[in-house]
Amino acid sequence: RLSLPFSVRADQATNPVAAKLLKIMVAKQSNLCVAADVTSASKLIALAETVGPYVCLFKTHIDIVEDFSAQLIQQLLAAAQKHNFLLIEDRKFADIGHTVSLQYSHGTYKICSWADLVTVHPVPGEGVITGLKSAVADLHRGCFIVVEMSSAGNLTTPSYISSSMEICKKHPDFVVGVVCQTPSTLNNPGLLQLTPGVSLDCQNDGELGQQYNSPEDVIMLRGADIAVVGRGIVQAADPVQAAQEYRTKLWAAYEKRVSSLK
Ligand code: UP6
Repeated sequence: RLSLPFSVRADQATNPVAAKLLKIMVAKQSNLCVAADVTSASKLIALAETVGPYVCLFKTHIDIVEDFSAQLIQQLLAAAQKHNFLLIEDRKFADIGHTVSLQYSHGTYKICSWADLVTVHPVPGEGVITGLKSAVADLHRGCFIVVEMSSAGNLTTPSYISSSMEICKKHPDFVVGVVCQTPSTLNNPGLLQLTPGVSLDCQNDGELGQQYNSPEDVIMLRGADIAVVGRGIVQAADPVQAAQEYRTKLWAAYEKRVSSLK
């Protein structure tokens, strides 16, 4: 996986959303996902419109938006189409299959109607995946399984990670990859490693527990295919300039990885 170009890996993807994402990454030369952790609809749309050209994935926590509306979703979908990125709702589903199928398709957010991708904690077992799948039989949708977290003191032990990878292997039609911090976790070149905890200044956020690595280190040492950057972009003095800088550095690190492992 680590030595193969994304263009080759797109042909090895086991589901259409992973293939689409890999093709977007190649077309835009971007392996940057912005974590759009803002609490108003206007800020969320402004980010999608301004950093959209530089990202392959736009990650939301839709439940932190104070003035959510159906119109916001229409605007997000329009921005995604215009700037050619996918939407990932970082819902981190973590309940029994029946409950997650309702959380995915009903309620205020109707996540499966607009998010190409979602995140899932495998802690409930395989039913969490079959539950989500049951809600979207005809849609092109997928999930990243959170097998290892970035935060200090996380409970994702090596045995939890390896059991989680077994669940991942059983659902190649729905799982597009894993959220993790360690390069050896994922071998399948058709799947993607999404890695948060990325910042240029690498200042952790103290008691809140986030732990950061540099763009170069997450790609070269930690095996990330796509890096998630939140506050490093969203809270920068100039978020557009920051997005451009992260995109350039992350893509250069990916090219360096592929050529150094050839
Ligand atoms: N995230 C992590 N660590 C994980 C999984 N997910 O930080 O292990 C998510 C957070 C946040 C983003 O929910 O949206 O990635 C990181 O934001 P930051 O760059 O501002 O720390």
